[in-house]
Amino acid sequence: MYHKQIERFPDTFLFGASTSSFQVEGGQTSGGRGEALHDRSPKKAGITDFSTASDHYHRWEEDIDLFHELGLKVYRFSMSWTRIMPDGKNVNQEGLAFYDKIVDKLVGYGIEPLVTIYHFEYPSKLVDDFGGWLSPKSIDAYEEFANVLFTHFGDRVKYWLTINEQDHVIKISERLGLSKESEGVEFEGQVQQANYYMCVATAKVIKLAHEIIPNVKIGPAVNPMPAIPASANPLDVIASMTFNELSHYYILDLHCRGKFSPIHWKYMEDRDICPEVKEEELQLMAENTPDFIGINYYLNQTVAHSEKEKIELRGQGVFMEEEAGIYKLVENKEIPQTDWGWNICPEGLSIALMDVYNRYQLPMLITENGLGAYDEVVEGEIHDTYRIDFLANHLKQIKDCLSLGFPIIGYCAWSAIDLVSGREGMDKRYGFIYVNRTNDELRDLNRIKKDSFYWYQNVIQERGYSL
Ligand code: BGP
Repeated sequence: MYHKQIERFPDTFLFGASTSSFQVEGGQTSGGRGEALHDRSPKKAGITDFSTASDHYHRWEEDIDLFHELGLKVYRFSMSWTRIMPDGKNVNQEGLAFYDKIVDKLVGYGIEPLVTIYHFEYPSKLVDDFGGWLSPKSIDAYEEFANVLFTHFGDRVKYWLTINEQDHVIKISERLGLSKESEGVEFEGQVQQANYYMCVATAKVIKLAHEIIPNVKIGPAVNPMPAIPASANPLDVIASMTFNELSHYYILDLHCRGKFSPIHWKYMEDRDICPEVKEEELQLMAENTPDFIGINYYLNQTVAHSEKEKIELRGQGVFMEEEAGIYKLVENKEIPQTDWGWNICPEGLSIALMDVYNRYQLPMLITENGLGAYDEVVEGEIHDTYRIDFLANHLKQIKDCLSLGFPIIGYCAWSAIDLVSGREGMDKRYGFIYVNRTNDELRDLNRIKKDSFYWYQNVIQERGYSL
C-alpha cells in the first residue's frame, strides 16, 4: 500500500532500549539478593549461568552514561524481585537502594525509566511455600511486590510493565518451578490455571498503580508471533487466525476485555483443562484494563491447517510444531532466518501492531525487538551491519504504522547492552554495546560501542528522518 509518510517520528516518541535484571546484572549473591527460580535450575555449562551476566550490578554507572550518550529517551529494565524481596515477603533496603541509584541517574539524564515488575525472575521461596503461580496465593504475593515498588518509586517512575511474556512463563515448566519431567497431561491444566491467576494479578496491580501513582501508564508486555497463512486455502487462513488466538489473544482478551477468547475457551473445554474462574475476577479485569500494550516482537510464524482429526493433549509447553486438528507451523522460503532459526519478517511487526490496535484500540509501545547474532571484534570495533539492517527495517514498519495513524508511543530495542540470552548464553548478542566476555570466559567485561550504537544515536537525533 502506498501512502504519504511522516518525515520524522513525533518529538514525543520514546526511542529506547531494554534489558532485564537477571540477564544483565550479575551480582547474584550481592546486596542481600535471594534465590530466584533460574538460580536453581540445572545449568547448561557456560550458557545459562547468570551469576556474573554483564556485571551491570557493579558497572551500572558506566552503562547509564553510555545509554545517555546513545541518546535514549526511555530505558526499560526490570527490578529484581529477589533483590528487593529476597524471600518474596520481607523488604531488603539494599535492594531498593540499588534501584534508587539507577532511577535517579536516569531521571537526572532526562531518560524516562520504564520498569518491568516481573521479568522471568521469581523468588524460589514462594514456590517452596505455596507453589508459586500455581496457587492463588501468588496473586497476593505479586500485588505486595508491586505495592512496594509503586510506593517507593512511584514519584519518579511513571511507566510500568506488569508481566513480561506471560505466554513464555506459563508454558515453560521451569519458569513455574516445575521440572521438565513434570510436563504431561496434568501440566496442561496447570498452564491454564497459572495463566488465569496471572491475569487476575495483572488487573489487581493495574488498579493499584492507578490508585497510588498520579499520571501512571501501565500495561503488560506480550509476545505476538503473528501468523501468516501458508497458502490461499481458506483452511490455512482459519488455522492462522486460530494460532493467534492460542498464542497471544488468549491473554490479551482477559487483560483488555475481562473475557475469554471463545476459541481459547473451547480449546480448554475439549481437553478438560479449564481453570477455576470467578465472575468477580473477570469483572475486576474488565474494569482495570491496561493503559497501553507492550509488544515484544522478534519473529512471526507461517501456519497451515492440520489434517489430524483428533484432540491431543500436548503435555508440554511452547513452540509446538503442530496442534493436532488445529494448525501446524510450516517453513516459509520467502522469509530468511537468524543463526538461531528465528524468522526475520519486519512486516510481521506491522501485522502485529495493526491487528492488536484494531482489536483493542489501545496505544502500543514496542518493548522488545532485536537481532541475536554472533559479533566479532575486529581491531577493537564491531561492524554489526546485519543488526543495523534488522533494526532499520523494523523501524521503517513503525514509521509506516505511525503514518497511517496507529498510536505507537515508543520503541525499545532489545537490548541496550549485550546480556545473557535467556536460553542461549552470551554468544547470542543483541546489544548496541559489546560486553567483553564469552560463554566460557569472563575476560575483563569491558564495554565497546558497536557500529549499531552510532547508527541508533543518529536515528534518535534525527527522529528517524533517514529511515
Ligand atoms: C524475550 C525475553 C527476553 C530475551 C529475548 C530474546 O522472550 O523477554 O528476556 O531473552 O526474548 O530471546 P533469547 O534470549 O532467547 O534470544
